[in-house]
Amino acid sequence: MKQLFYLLIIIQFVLISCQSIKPETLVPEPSKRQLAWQEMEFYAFIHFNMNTFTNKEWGYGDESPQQFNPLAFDAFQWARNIRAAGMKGIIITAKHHDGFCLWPSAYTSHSVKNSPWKNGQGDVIRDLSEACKKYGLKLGIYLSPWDRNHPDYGKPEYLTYFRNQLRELLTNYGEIFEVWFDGANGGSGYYGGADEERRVDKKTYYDWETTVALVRKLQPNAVIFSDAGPDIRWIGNEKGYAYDTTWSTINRDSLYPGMPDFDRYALGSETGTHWLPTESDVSLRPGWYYHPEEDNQQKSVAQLMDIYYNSIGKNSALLLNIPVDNYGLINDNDKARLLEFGQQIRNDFKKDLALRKSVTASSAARDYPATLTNDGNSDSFWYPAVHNGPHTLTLSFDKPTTVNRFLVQEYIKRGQRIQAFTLEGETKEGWNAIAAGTTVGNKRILRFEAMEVTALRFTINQAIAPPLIATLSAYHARGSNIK
Ligand code: FUL
Repeated sequence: MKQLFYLLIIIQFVLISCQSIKPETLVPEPSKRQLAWQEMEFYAFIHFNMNTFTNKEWGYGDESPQQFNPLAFDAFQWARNIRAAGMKGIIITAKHHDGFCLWPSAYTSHSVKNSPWKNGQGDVIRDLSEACKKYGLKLGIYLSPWDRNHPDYGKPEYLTYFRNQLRELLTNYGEIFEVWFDGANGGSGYYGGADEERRVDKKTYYDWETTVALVRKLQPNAVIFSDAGPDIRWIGNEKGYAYDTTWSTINRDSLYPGMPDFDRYALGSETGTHWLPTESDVSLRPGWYYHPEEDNQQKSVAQLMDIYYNSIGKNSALLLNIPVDNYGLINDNDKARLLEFGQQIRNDFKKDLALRKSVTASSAARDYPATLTNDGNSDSFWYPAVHNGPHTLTLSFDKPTTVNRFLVQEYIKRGQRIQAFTLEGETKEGWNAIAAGTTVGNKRILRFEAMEVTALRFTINQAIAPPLIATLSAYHARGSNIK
């Protein structure tokens, strides 16, 4: 009788622990292409095109290809410096709103082939794809849906032209990691000499479904960006700042690129039906394009670090624009600032003080112990045995340790789950509150005044499903201790 009793207890124990072994799918999860993109985090935008030579932000479409002539053009110089700053890729404005093409498109005369640059034999996209290859960077394409040069813009024929161009760009230049569709479109323009106002219905005109299918066919691994995705969405401002609450999930079907009230959706939604993470874009200078009068107006390292913590540190990616100059080079002042910024990022995260330190959890499912959060592998994770929170993870240091950064990552392969958290530090006086917040997602980095702690306690107070933590780390950043 007694043996049977023990046997039943053992069976019950096995059943309970088996139940918690598989973190079940409860929330939207990223696709393979989105996951590959999530790992990039930090990459460059390059605005370089006709506006670089006319000193404008938006060209009208009546410019002459003769105006495009970057005398010292060197895509290798761009890639070398971008790589040195720690970025993982470059998205280039292959065609901006004015319609000029940086590659010799077969479908228009409004391109580099009719410019004096390299006697019309040049191809910016080809050179850049080679430079990216050499420096281990991925290449992305910005192709403006609005075209103020093309006579057919606003008519169905224009879509054939637009897709022909996409086909060229997505076929002839190797692997493309991101295709960037701008939401700004429709208005006055040259339009092949018509010189008029052309408004389009942003919801229906572009027939995005067909264009998305074409991108999928030609570059199945590329993510597609627009205000509304389908793979990545705009953060909703051009300051490079995500929000304290940033969900990678959203109800995608209620969005379309260029929608006027996009702001209302900027935070995403915990009940979102689709995985649609955010990208934060911002320029190193005030303008997106190069203007000589802005040669000394780069953002400071402190401002850039603030952007870093407010984008990458708040569950977003950082797309930092560098306006290449009219010689075809990254200007010296921009180059210097980029390299300083890259160095400061490396300094802030030089040493993970939490790596392989003792860590315990309020509960842990079999095979998912707390030690998987600070093993240096963000592909393994902790998962609680008891599904209802609050959950705590406590990192203990062998000796009092000064920290001012705390980094946490959810295991986003299984979605984003955390809704509310707190961080506390144990000092000589006992436990002290450090921070409280809402979302975590791919990465949340907390900045606080340097403090000497013997332990850090991360509490998940609320989650839409049992949380999965891939990484916990702590740093002592010097020289950029802005909160
Ligand atoms: C905006 C465009 O209108 C700007 O010129 C710039 O390209 C920026 C990144 O996106 O919508």
